[in-house]
Amino acid sequence: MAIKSPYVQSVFETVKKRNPGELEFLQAVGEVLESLEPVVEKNPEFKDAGLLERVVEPERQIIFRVPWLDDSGKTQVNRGFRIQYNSALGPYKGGLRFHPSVNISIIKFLGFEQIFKNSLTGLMMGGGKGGSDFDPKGKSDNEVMRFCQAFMTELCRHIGADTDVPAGDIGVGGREVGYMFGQYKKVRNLWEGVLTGKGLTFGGSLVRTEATGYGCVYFTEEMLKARKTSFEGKTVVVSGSGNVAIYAHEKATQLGGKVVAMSDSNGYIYDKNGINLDTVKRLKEIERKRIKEYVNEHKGAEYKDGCAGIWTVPCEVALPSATQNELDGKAAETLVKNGCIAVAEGANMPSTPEAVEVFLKNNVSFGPGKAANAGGVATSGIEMQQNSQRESWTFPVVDEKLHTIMVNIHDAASGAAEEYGTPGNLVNGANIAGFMKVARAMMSQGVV
Ligand code: NDP
Ligand code: 2IT
Repeated sequence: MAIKSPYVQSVFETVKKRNPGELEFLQAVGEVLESLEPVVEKNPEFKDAGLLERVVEPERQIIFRVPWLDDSGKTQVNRGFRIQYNSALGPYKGGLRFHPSVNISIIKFLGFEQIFKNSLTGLMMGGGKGGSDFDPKGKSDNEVMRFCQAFMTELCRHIGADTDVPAGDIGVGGREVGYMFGQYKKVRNLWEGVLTGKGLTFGGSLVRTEATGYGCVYFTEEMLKARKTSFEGKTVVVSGSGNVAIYAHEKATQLGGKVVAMSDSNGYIYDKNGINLDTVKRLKEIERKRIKEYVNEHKGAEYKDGCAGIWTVPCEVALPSATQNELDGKAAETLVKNGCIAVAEGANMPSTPEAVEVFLKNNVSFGPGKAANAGGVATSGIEMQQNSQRESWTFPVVDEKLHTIMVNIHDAASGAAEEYGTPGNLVNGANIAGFMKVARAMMSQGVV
């Protein structure tokens, strides 16, 4: 990474000093600051207003104890987080992640990215993120419910439909959102659109389940169009097998692609005939089993231990949709060597900085997460609109809005990349386009 401007470098040095050892957070901030150098040069008033200094510092950080009783009656204690990062554009908005790896660095990197992602959607949403180091794997339904209730008992005093609206992320899907909504309603005595990704019987939006994966593929379709090609006949690799991965597979297949590999944190499956999505949906969404089980039902398919090996599978389109830093420089080189022409991040920051450099240098169309996976939060914004109006819109209506938003994000990112002298670099483009709207709002709102 190379930040050249002494002023931008000094902002980054302060962030490093204030947040020692928070590697993921520093990685995310470093990348954005690097992209913003030409913006600060063009707009000296941002420097005078201390805008960068303010945008890198969360407005509020909440860390709390989450005590709960497991099925044997033993007390368990987890740590809960909510980072309310930036409210210039609207109520804080962003998911909750339940995974044993969760710590302050991960939640802050996600919250920081969320500011610019939400801005790119064009909807009125600030940026935030939260979660816990609770591991839902292997827990009974009742344990998950008791944990969600304990988590929300504290969180509910900090959020609200016009304050902060959480949603899902890794380890948090419809089941968890339902339990948390129930507890919020009970404690606060308020029936309001305080979470998104809700069930369809209590204010959820059609398409929200599919939105991140579908949106990522709509974004990729735009990148392919810019290269005068399409998904038709392309071999696709999608890492992960959770919410984002499953619906990225579904849409890529609908558009004529063939998804040959998927993974979980233990390993990956390869099926040269194209992975059967019904089997994956049943295994992961209903039975909550490991991806390995797939090969018991599909004889031509292979399973290999170790999730990083998925990037050795030759493909033209890669959609990393599992977790941060899952695709490193070496994996990127392998993808390029095998003929990959487009990579779009369904996950948040799945490519390391070295991997991104390899893609950009080798003319691979690269869609960074804050642009390519913005369809999830965009549809959350559409869920909030429906909740405010006490309405529910049909699947095609919401899907069309999502599609339009993804096309607009692609155009905004590619326009900004061009305007600021790095045509085709959607990393710079997304960071700049996302930042400009937040910056203008912050300039108008004074020093707050
Ligand atoms: P899920 O919990 O539904 O699925 C996560 C998937 O990633 C699982 O297959 C999981 O495997 C795998 N995974 C998790 N941690 C690791 C790891 N350390 N190494 C390898 N694989 C891992 O989460 P989502 O699909 O919702 O989220 C996936 C990514 O997409 C995340 O980066 C998330 O932040 C991002 N995202 C999600 C959005 C949403 O709306 N849900 C919106 C935008 C981005 P295993 O079962 O073994 O843990
Ligand atoms: O990373 C993300 O954008 C999400 N997990 C979705 C956030 C949301 O509020 O829908």
